[in-house]
Amino acid sequence: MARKKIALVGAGQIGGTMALVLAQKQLGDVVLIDIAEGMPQGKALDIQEGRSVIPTATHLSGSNDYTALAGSDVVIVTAGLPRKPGMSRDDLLDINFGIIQKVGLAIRDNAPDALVIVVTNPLDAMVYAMQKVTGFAANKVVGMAGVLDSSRLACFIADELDVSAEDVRALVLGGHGDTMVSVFSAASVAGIPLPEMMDKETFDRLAKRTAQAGGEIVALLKTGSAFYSPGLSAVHMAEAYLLDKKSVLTCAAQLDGEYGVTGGLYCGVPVVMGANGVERIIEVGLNAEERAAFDVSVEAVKDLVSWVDGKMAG
Ligand code: TXD
Repeated sequence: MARKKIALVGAGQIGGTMALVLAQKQLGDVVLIDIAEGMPQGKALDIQEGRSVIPTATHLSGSNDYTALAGSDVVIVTAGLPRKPGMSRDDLLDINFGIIQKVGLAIRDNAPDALVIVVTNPLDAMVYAMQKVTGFAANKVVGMAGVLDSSRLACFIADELDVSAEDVRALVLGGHGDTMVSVFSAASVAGIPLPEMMDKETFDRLAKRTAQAGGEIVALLKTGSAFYSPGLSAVHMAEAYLLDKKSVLTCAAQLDGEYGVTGGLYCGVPVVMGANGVERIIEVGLNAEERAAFDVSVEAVKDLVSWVDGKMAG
């Protein structure tokens, strides 16, 4: 049986990180695709030359041509500009939408059977646009944000309680932006409900840091945004699909009535990720405060999506 093929459209900071992690995990052969001449080829060759050390049988290649997408089982899209200090994720909307349109048509024409994982910001709008442009079934187009945001919150909780991050589970729903919703009642430490170990005031402080975590790193790096944990998060999603793990992951998925949201909007919710992509959406119970915050977050996504609809209608 041939190895799977994973295409990374965008071979920048996150793309390069994913290529290395994918080679270490041996989930399939990797092709890096970018418009920067030579860059995807150089990053692929660099990791190729480390194969005997990793060790791995994964084959990596790089291309500046979208036809290299052919036959991909998974396509992870990071093509687009990252934020600079002072920029919001929404400030990237116009330029990254244009990129997603180009990339989406290339995926439609070259990799019709792939699961598409979108990473490019503003995430919820870009994954919505990707599904529209490709015309792929909604279960095969998903956005990466909630895995990262939930991991960030889990790690902040672990540090606060001085416990291993491996034992902390957290849930962050809604749009990938300032309005994201950290769910206190859904967090746990080795199965122990977090409210038994932490007061709400402390949790709210960590939730606020989670919502601002991306900006915190942008301010520190000054020349780009987070890339290691985003790259790891996207690979985590691809692994669940490729190995049919039925993992429960928070992803930007298309809602069609779930959580009371209709109209094909994409938003961060818990899903079951397996060989059919987004196989199920899980509706988690929210208290009045959490529900109200989720509704605010959905409205923020709706504003971005209506911009996309306008551009596509235009
Ligand atoms: O949780 C999340 N979803 C976010 C997403 C977490 C962190 C970063 N987030 C966003 O991912 C970020 O705001 C950007 O929109 C993307 C990619 O971030 P990255 O840090 O990897 O940006 P880079 O290093 O600039 O890489 C982007 C690459 C770069 O090499 C460009 O040449 C390439 O995208 N690019 C293209 N590739 C292919 N096709 C086209 N049209 C194209 N345009 C640019």
